[in-house]
Amino acid sequence: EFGDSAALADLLAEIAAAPTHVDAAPLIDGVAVPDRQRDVISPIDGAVIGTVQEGDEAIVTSAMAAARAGYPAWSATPVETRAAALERVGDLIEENRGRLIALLQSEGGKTLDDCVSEVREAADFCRYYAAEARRTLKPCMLQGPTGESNELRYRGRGVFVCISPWNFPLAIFTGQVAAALAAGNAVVAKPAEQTPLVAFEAVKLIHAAGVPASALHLVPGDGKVGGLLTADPHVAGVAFTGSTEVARLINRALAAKDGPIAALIAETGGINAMIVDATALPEQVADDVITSAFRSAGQRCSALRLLCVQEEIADKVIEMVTGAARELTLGDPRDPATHVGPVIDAEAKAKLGDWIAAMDSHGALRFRWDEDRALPQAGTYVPPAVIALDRARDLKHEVFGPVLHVVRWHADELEQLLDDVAGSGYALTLGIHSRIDATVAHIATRLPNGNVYVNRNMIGAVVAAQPFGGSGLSGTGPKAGGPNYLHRFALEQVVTVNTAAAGG
Ligand code: TXE
Repeated sequence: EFGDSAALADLLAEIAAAPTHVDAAPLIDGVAVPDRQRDVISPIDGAVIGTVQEGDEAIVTSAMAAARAGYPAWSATPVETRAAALERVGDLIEENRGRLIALLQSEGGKTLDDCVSEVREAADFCRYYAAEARRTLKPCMLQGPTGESNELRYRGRGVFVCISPWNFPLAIFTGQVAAALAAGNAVVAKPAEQTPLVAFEAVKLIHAAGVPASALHLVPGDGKVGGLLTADPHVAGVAFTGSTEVARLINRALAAKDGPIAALIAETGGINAMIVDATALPEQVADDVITSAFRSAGQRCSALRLLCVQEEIADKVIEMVTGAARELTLGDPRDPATHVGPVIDAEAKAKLGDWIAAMDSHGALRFRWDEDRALPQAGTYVPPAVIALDRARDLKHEVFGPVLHVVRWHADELEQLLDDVAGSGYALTLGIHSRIDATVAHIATRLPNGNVYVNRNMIGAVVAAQPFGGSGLSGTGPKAGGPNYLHRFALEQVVTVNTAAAGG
């Protein structure tokens, strides 16, 4: 990420100068509302890094009312003005990168590389949706019979609820909010309970950039608060990123509520496989596997969970992967040399620990990063692990952490393997390593995964260049950061005028 050490030194100085404590609260019309307060704990070392006041039923009701009141003015604001405000948000995010990175590290436990790309992604989302709004949400005249004119116009849907996860607490939070605002909606945003502080800072920047406080409201809280928001009869749409289970709960809440039939845009998890045939280059595969499975401590929805390697090169690839995994540096993510930081909280650590222990008791554990090496005592660290499975279909749920599963396959088993991979019902990312073009084409056509990475790692959701998202149990589409995303946030209106009657 860094061309020279002076640039790195500058960035580290900005991070060091950032405040180390933040007190977050609901922001309704820009005003902090006192409510139940709790401490926010860092996954790095268990330190208290701030406080958050979480919402309840009364706060949810007033946030929704404030958003309804703010909607008409923001919706009537010309798309050019809305886009200009979002572009300023992009600038402010970059200007405040030290402060944001410090929080992404202390609150999210993220490494410096991950934080730098997350800040860039958040700014890119704002600028891209601003440009797309300008380009595609302008009114346009449609072809039609003579004697009438037909104009297609776009407007917001009303109040959009944005619910985001902790793993990209700045980029996903800001991306959802920016898209909803660009399309002319008023927004009530609920960040993940693990990461309210960075969301609080982001909302303040969005307001400072010129988005009226009446158009964007923040309600921190847990799933219960999310449930209250999605059951509100006035919700016109929900943008959700998180687990498949919660997407289903939201779908049910929206179906059961009164009021408008609400749109749901859901981006959820995956059991992401990489299929490696005997023609692949083992060195490159090992490199890409390490990045795809262990970067961000495996806490990316795109991360590799299931390496499927053809028998002929399996021993070599697995040996190289475990050798490289042994060399990873685990520890405090604020140290630029760290590869793998902590997982998000004690619950995640316990869940991953239980899974690894269960696999170990079945004799399936092939590699565990050596815990005796200087692992921080406090903090929620999970050493990387590699687990062998007999069949791809043996992995039935998303294991969200630095855990790689491996299956081996014979040449005559490829079709069965593809059936097993598709059979999970998830269809998010897919890796393919092969030097045979026909094999690559066959696999990519046979499986419906939303993002397919060929002969490279599976990290990458680049705004505009690699729009991101899956189908089936992995989400509804359209892809975030892509050209079809904004329209899901907008209503269409066609105005047909009898021009003959008007004398025109
Ligand atoms: O999810 P949760 P997490 C996925 C990733 C993994 C998950 C991790 O694959 O599955 O996200 O995030 C709120 N009604 N992706 O553990 O628990 C909750 O408070 C309404 C996919 O945070 O589902 C939080 O704000 N809301 C991805 C949010 O839902 C509720 C990119 C998510 O929480 C709720 C990143 C309820 N009943 C992560 N219960 C992609 N595909 O792009 C909880 N919440």
